[in-house]
Amino acid sequence: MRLRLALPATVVLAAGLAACGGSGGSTSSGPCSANGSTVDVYAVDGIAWNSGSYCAESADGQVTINGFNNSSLPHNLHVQDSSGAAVTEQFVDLPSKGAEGTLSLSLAPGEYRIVCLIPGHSNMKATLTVTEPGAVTDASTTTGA
Ligand SMILES: [Cu+2]
Repeated sequence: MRLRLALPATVVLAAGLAACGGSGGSTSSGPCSANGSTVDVYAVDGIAWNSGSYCAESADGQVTINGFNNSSLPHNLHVQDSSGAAVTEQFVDLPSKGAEGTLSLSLAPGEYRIVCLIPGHSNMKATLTVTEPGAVTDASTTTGA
């Protein structure tokens, strides 16, 4: 005896958004909702990023990372591959509160790290999962209606 629940699309969408903002900080590899090919990354007080995991869909192989400094310390935002090697010499310098900058990178689908390389800031390690366009939208996609 099963009940079939027809959830409104808005409920499904809200659940998907909540899944990416987890407070665990562990390396969860579950599905996360990408906000297109742009990722917003905030440095926050406590020597931390605002999330432990970020996601992006590549658009023609490109991903845009916006870095913001919402903390009272200097930071920088570097992107590494899953082995810790830099994927580019470019980085976002976030020397003071309110600083921001953008990286546009060619990233193949896969797992990357977003790190701050200032000594003592090794806690600032987040996962960036890059997917192919459309890969994470399955159940909640409403296109073609
Ligand atoms: Cu830092």
